[in-house]
This record gives sequence, C-alpha cells and structure tokens, in this order.
Amino acid sequence: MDILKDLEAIKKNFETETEKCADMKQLENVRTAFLGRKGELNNILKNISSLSSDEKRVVGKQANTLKNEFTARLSGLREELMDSRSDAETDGTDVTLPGIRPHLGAIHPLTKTLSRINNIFISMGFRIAEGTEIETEFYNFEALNIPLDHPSRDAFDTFYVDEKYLLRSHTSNVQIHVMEQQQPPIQVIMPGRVYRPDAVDATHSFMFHQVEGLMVAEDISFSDLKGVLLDFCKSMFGEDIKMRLRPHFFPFTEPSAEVDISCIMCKGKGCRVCSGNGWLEILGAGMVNPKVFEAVGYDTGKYTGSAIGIGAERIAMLLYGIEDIRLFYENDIRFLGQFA
Ligand code: 2NL
Repeated sequence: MDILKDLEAIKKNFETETEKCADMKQLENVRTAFLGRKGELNNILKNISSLSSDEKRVVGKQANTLKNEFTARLSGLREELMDSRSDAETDGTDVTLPGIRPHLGAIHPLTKTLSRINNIFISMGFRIAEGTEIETEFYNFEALNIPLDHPSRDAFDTFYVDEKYLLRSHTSNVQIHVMEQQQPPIQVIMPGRVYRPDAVDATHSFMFHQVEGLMVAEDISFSDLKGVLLDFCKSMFGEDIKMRLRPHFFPFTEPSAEVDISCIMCKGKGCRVCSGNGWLEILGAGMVNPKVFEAVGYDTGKYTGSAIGIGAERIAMLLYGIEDIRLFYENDIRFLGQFA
C-alpha cells in the first residue's frame, strides 16, 4: 500500500528534521510542517476516503500512532531546548532565583508620636498653629513674662542668630502671634522644634520638639485645664492611667504645675523607669499669667486661659522604651528599622 510507504517516509523525514532542531523557532516550524492543519499527516488523511474500509482502519491506526509519537517527541525536545537555552537567549537572567525585596521606609517614631499628640488635641477641638523657629526676644521672652534680668531666662537663653534674632526656646512665640491676631475664644496647639542651651546627654538635647497648647476664653478655669490634661493622658497612655499635679514655677503661668502619670511600666509599684517612686513626669502646665495677656493687649479682667507644654521626645521615649534621646537624631537605620 503506497499510503503506508508515504507514512513511513514522513516518519523518516520527521526524524531528520527534529535532529536538526536547535531552538524554539525551528521546533515550532517542524510542528506546523508535520502536525499542523496543512501539515504532512493531515495531507495523507485527506486521501483516505478513496481506500477500502480495511485499508482505512490500518492507515488510520498508523497515522494516529505517528501523531502521538511526533507529539511526544516534540514535547521532549521542547524540554531539552528549555534546559539548554543559552545566556544570549535568556539575557543572562536566572528567572528561578529569589527576588530582591524592595527596602520599605517607615515613619520616624518621633513623627508618629507628634501626630498622635496632635490628633488627640484635634479631637478635643484644638486647631494647629505654626510659626517660625527664628524669633525676636520680644516673642520668645518679654511677651512671656521672661524679662532680661529674670533668673529663669538662663534656662532658656538660647542661640542668637544676630543682635535681634534667636532660635526659639519654646513654641510659645506662636501663641503670642496668634493672640495678637485674634480675640478669644482661642483653642490652639503649636507643635515644632525648639532650642535650648542644654549640654547633650541621654535625656537632654540642644534641640527637641514641643507641642504647646493654649485655651483662652471668658471663664477658663483650672478644672478645665485638668480635664484636658486627664483626657490627653488617658488617650496617650491608656484609660487606666492615673494623673497627679505638683506645684511648680513657670514665668508664663500662675499657678503652674508639673504633670505626672502613674508609671506605664510598673503601674505605680515602683521600678527602674520611674526611679522607684511609681510616677513619671510628662509635661508642664498652668493658668496663663495675666502679664502675658497684657503683652498682647487682652482684657485681663475679662479673659482667663490655660496653657500646656509637652516635650514630644519625652513622650516618645516612654511610649517606645527608648533610653537615649540622641537616637532620634542619628538616622541609624538599625534604630529606625525597629519602628517599621
Ligand atoms: C514644659 C512646660 C509649658 C507653657 C509651657 C505657655 C504659653 C503661653 C502662655 C502660658 Cl503663650 N504658657 N506655655 C505653659 C506651661 C508649661 O511648658 O516643661 N515644656 C516642655
């Protein structure tokens, strides 16, 4: 039967052609030439109708066997070619290697703390005010009842840019500008950098961040201040925190207090963090000294106010258990990476 000889020839031909296959493109050409719709095998089967049914069975069977053989051979060849693909074809890239993780950044612990502080006050109705870090002596000292000859000025006397300007030692300068520009009621916070002539050690820095708060209206009382402080402490450190006020002196407030919370580590029992006494000092506050209102031209018979000064680094150190303030500013990736 001629047709079986033809099939035999096709098989030989297929073997020769596959032997010569060196890449995927040639392999694809061989596949279409032999197995494609217009390929060699289909060509044979086209003429099958002229055969007797016995012959049809034999030829059909043989053609099917070849089709399976060819398919198996081609897929084997495909695997071989994949494995031996040259660097030129693959671009020298080993796509099976694990990927390189991108380096993800994170928010600085101090920035996180500042946003939390800001958000707590915003939730109580405070607005944020900002000012400049370079300021005149009037806004940084005189308006805040810290006259040139007053001994408390020493603690704040800071870096002078020239005769007239200096780096602010608190963000209170912003409050003065706000009060000059608008009448009460006022409810603002001022976050920002401040500078003090402190020797640098684990808990002191010549630059740190403050959030000051100011409330002024016709009948602001000390209990209003206490309510705001307690709300802040609980939002920051947890509902079961305890708070106490100790009398203190600030030139810009009278009376003034330092605010302590029950130790967040030992819950007041006494430990290394609270030096054994169960309390942690976290901020200062008081009723605005009428001298400050006089400096901005407010009617001291009509208005009272309260003010708060928070050191952001102090809060962040307590929250995250950071024992050296200098770590905030050194940009050491081993430190910063711990807050990702
Ligand atoms: C602290 C204490 C404080 C203020 C800041 C203030 C501002 C105006 C009027 C009155 Cl305009 N007071 N600020 C009041 C009490 C304490 O800071 O230890 N800060 C780190």
